[in-house]
Amino acid sequence: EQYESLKRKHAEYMNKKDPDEPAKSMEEFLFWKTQPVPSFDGKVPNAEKPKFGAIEHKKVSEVSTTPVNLSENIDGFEWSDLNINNESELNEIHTLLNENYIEDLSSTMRFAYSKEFLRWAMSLPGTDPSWLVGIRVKASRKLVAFISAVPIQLGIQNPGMDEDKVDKVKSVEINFLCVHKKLRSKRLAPILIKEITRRVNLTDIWQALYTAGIVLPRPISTCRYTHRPLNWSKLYDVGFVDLPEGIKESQMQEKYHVKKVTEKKDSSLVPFEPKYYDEVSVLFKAQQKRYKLQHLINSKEEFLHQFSPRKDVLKSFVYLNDEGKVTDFISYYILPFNILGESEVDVVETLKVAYLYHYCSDCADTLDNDRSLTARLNEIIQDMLGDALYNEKCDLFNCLTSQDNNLFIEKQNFGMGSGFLHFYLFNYYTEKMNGGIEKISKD
Ligand code: MYA
Repeated sequence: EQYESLKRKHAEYMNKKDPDEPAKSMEEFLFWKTQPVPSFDGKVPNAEKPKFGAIEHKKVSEVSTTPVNLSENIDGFEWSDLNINNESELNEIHTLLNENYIEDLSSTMRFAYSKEFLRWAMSLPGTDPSWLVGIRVKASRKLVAFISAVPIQLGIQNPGMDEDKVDKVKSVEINFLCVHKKLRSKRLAPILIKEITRRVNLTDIWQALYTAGIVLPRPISTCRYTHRPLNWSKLYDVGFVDLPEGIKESQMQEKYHVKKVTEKKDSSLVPFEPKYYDEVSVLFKAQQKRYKLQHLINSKEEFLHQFSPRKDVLKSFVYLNDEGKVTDFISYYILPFNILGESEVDVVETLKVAYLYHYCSDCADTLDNDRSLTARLNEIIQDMLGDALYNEKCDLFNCLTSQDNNLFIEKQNFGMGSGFLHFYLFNYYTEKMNGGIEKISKD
């Protein structure tokens, strides 16, 4: 019932029937209907019955070595490779994204990535220098569009597979697709996507993972954003949360009170360091086995890049028991958003937002262990709320309904947001996976 009412509420908000409902028919997706992705009825191009795995098979020798023609769509623009470790190019990407990247539906809030965050997200070991792709105005050299890829190895559990087996798929993750506001609706996005596909294919990689707030053909999973106010008064002042009728502000502040991180009797909470890698990576692999879409981390270098603490970007911790053994690992990243004023360029206020990232626990190795995993997750999430508020001065803590998050979302006072995040695979067919939204109704 609760799930149904949430779905209805969101549908009213979006003026649609269902969060999974596309805005148009498959035929109208003029670009996406030409790509190796399933249509909404689950059919794939050129096959009677879809088989799990790659949709189309090509060889590197068949991939064009010349960039996609830009001038067919717009004149006076050129391709440009960007280097995230070059300070001035990082500044250009930062400016483009901070002025043109993802906003909420009413254009009152926009993500405000820090430069350190962007550098972290786009310098994963193994990232090919050709995978940060920009479009510039030829005359002024102004950067007006961008797309990026980083390597990722996925483990996908297709129906019928043994529970401990996955299809290991060498892939990229596509992110930061952005077109300057003044150049929207000129079909630059499909050009950027075709060009990054070409560049990635040239390195013999044929699959990609990506997420979007909009429905495209076709999500493998849909998760919902949930929000846990930390600084309720500030969120109320900027209009992010409402005061329910008949309730006093002080009651809301009390409801969202966060406990300070306290010393524990039988364990200690310490920042993650490389010396814990061996133990954490074992727990991480076991935790991932609980999921149908797994993030397989193959090297220490990659793990340390993803999970070592970085000031103002990423916090990560381990819990050690009496004997100094790692029992849990948890991480969150910090991604502020700007509240925009009338003109869209003035920033009225910045909210500091923590997003739950990966975690793993030594009680996650079997599926029957939900009860103890529930208790453990509730404890460690509470500590993260405390750390985010008191040590990082965050205003809000966000998480998706993915992973095992439904084990703590309600208990820790996370409220359902209006946004959904859809997950997609490029050139890979598998069945739809539960993004955790359904689980809310059962709790
Ligand atoms: S998701 C974040 C996306 N960025 C934003 O939301 C920032 C603000 N918005 C913008 O900058 C623009 O509105 C964008 C569209 C750039 C989004 N993903 O150029 P157009 C399709 C995929 O005229 P514009 C992220 O970064 C749309 O359905 N496709 O439109 C992951 C239409 O196609 P069709 C999208 O508004 C990105 C066509 O583009 C998206 O000027 C993953 C219209 O093009 C979207 N978010 O620009 C990309 N939005 O005719 C896919 C619109 O079919 C990667 N469209 O309806 C695929 C894997 C590639 C690598 C493969 C390697 C093997």
